[in-house]
Amino acid sequence: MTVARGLFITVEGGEGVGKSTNIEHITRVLTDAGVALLVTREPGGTPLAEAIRDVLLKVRDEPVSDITELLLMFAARAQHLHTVILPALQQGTWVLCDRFTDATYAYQSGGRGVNPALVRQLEQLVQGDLRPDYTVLLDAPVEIGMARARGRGELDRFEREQIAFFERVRDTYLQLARESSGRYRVVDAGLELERVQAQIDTVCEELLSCWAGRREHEHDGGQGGEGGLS
Ligand code: Z5A
Repeated sequence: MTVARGLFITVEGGEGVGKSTNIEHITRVLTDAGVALLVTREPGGTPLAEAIRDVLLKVRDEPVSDITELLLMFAARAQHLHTVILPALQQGTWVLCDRFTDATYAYQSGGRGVNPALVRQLEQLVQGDLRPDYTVLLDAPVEIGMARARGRGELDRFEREQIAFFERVRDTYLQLARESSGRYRVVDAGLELERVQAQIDTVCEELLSCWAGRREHEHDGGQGGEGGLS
């Protein structure tokens, strides 16, 4: 019997919207339900990609060109994808990733102004046809996310950006969600945590029922190798 490819789930959103907090919650719900899950993040997820993350986040006097930043994001992604994400998905493990290429559209293209066609070219080069099956967008007004994040001390190179930058990031995410409404689930993350997690629970139920449907299909002799939510 062919093992169905694991689901590839990404969690996206602006600064301080609660990705780490809610990824812990999603992890608990899915693993309690028996899903084999790998939790990872971008930029990062392997020793080399984490080293690139440190380079990207470090505050430095030398200005970082937009193209340098873009290429470093995709260099980290290539390493992460080929050594961690793809092998896990191929074994049937689900992958839950804190940010992925939609963050590049939101930050490098929306935030910095890099031409999205360039992001698309690199996406195709690095990922081929692989795209997330499912993306949870935690959306909150920028002021709320910034206030939450800024309670944590020292700011990294991205966190030092102005509010207008984060507004562009948020607008780009919302536009991506409209364009890819089949894979996106938008969660109102500006609410108190319990109410955010109630919305996340609904998303997890949908994921688990998709999983149950795929397993049934496998037992009925289907190949189940495609991923996706159809
Ligand atoms: N980046 C990029 O530019 N291009 C790319 O392609 C990729 C990334 C992949 C690092 O990402 C930077 O990389 C990021 C974009 C860039 N920079 N920024 N900004 P990151 O994901 O590691 O960094 P981040 O966005 O700053 O995430 P974060 O700091 O870890 O925040 P978070 O995970 O979304 O939030 P949190 O830690 O779960 O919550 C923040 C605080 O709020 C914490 O004290 C919580 O207890 C609290 N919280 C959470 N939810 C609530 C609710 N509902 N109510 C009240 N308080 C809450």
